[in-house]
Amino acid sequence: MKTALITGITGQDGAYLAQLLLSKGYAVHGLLRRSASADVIGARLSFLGILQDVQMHDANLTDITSLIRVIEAVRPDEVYNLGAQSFVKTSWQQPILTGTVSGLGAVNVLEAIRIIAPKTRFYQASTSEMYGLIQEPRQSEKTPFYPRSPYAAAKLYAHWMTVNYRESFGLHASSGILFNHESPLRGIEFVTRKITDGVARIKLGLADKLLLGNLDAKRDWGHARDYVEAMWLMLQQETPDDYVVATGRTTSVRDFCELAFSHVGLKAADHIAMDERYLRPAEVEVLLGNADKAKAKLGWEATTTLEQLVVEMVEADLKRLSR
Ligand code: NDP
Ligand code: GDR
Repeated sequence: MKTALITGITGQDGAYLAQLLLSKGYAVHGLLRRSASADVIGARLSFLGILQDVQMHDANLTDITSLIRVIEAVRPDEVYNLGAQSFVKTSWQQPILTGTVSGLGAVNVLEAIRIIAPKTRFYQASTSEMYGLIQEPRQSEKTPFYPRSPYAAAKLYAHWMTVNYRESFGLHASSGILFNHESPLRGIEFVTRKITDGVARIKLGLADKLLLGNLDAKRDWGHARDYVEAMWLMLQQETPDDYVVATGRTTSVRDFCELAFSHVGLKAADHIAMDERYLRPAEVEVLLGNADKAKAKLGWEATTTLEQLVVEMVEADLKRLSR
């Protein structure tokens, strides 16, 4: 039986990855950072019905001693580093925390592995945000990076440190450069979930308006359930490497709204409005991924369409709010 350790197991991707690994027979362990509101921590794992099937360890990415303790205790075959301060807008308010958790945190994990268990395979959650001000219309592993936020700069540091530990110490360390991926478990502050939650509230008569920022921003949106499969595939390869994971289709926030409102028979234009509070100091206007390498080498392709994703998210929010 293989053993996996997931940092960020309580987040969106951590929950779906834990579910996938359990289905493959893994013993699944995760980091749990202590919170005064302990009752809400396992909400996503509970949603998937797997909270009791994973083993949690008290640790924090910013405290390498806690990581050393956990890796010594668990002796994982695979470590997936998904933990991060992952909300781009917050990274301007908390740039140092974001750098510490999302940048240095990855190096803490790499160091703990290098010192204790250098045969452990490592996955780093890199991001399309590293392309920022895009240098090519379709971004692949060869496209130069141009980060546009403290979050993206922190992630780029972690990305290059992963490459560096692979090349310097021979660690089996891979990065997935994942484009935006969503699901009913997406945090409510991210735009897709904010929209599907807003649509459900308006449909149920609980709200009338949905205030958003830049409606013209375009993203390559996929389903988190599909994307965690790509993470696992990367660690099953003999040679570690970096891969773009994306759908190859880009859609504006405005068009995402159209899809979500039309699913419940409403018109987006009647309900959405722009609010400057949701604009960012620097914007990533458009992202579009080229995942040809993942298809050729991992045999991975996105399977959920945007239309299916939107329907699943709106339906889940209607169900949640109707309870
Ligand atoms: P979430 O924000 O849903 O989850 C983040 C996780 O990190 C949570 O489990 C959170 O724990 C944990 N965490 C935060 N700070 C710390 C810390 N100091 N120590 C330990 N754990 C911590 O993110 P997603 O699931 O959406 O994303 C997973 C990863 O992939 C992130 O690294 C993200 O930056 C990256 N990514 C995400 C993409 C996406 O579209 N979703 C695209 C590309 C990359 P807690 O529950 O306690 O808050
Ligand atoms: P992003 O996701 O920044 O791409 O990062 P988010 O959903 O926050 O924003 C996407 C785009 O929508 C625009 N937007 C709004 N965004 C939010 N959150 N709220 C609004 O009201 C709103 N209105 C318009 C944004 O300006 C932006 O252009 C996500 C995170 O999961 C990162 O951790 C991950 O690395 C990247 O995806 C890939």
